[in-house]
Amino acid sequence: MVNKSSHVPVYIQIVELLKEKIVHGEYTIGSTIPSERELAETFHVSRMTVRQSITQLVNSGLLYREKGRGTFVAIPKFEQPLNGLTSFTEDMLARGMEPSSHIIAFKKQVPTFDIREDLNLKDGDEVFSIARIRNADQKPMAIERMYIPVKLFPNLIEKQLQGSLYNLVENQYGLEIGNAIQQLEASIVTKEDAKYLNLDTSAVVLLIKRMSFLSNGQPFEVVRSAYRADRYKFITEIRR
Ligand code: 16G
Repeated sequence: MVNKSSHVPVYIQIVELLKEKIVHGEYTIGSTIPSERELAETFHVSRMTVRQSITQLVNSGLLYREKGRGTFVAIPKFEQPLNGLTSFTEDMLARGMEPSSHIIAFKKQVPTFDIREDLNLKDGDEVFSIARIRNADQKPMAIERMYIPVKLFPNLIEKQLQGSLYNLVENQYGLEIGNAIQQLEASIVTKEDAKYLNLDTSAVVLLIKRMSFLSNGQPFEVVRSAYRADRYKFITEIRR
């Protein structure tokens, strides 16, 4: 219960009590928590204090509010390590989830200057420009816009991208994937991506640009992805 003479602010004590109920499964994922009025009565505090605690839990991603419907317990975010060069398919399978892709664009084209530079291509070399929505258990997690050199993947057809690109690279084309460089930044979702990712137009996404290289140093993909910030948390281990 709340201790009003403690040096810990009351709203923080309520944050901790609510967290415990979430972690112990007393409040289950996807279900509503009691109303502000009910919580205020339970803890013998004002509704304003309860609101402050709830806002803190919403900001930390444990709860989310829906207009007119109440406050719900959020699905825990995916914790995605940033120190291994893995594919979306591998990441989902490692979590016991079913990966799938919805291809929204697949075309052969002459790349823009930037993509040509990134992929180390010659004038006139073409790329496959591919856009895929990546799902986990049928729910959209990210959208990827990818460029890969045609000369590395001749005869590639759209259907093959329904599965794993990395699997194709390694097992179909017999190439060895070496390393990648990634950039990560936050942004407000674009109108188009909000539709694909099932997000509010004000939602935040994590934009990742990955440039990946074969072990001989040749770049084989440039991918710009938008990941749902409400579903992803990226983790790195750092050492002194
Ligand atoms: C990941 C990569 C993407 C790569 C894809 C291959 C990031 C930000 N992006 O989504 O660059 O093309 O995996 O996945 O991690 P696949 O083998 O399942 O097609």
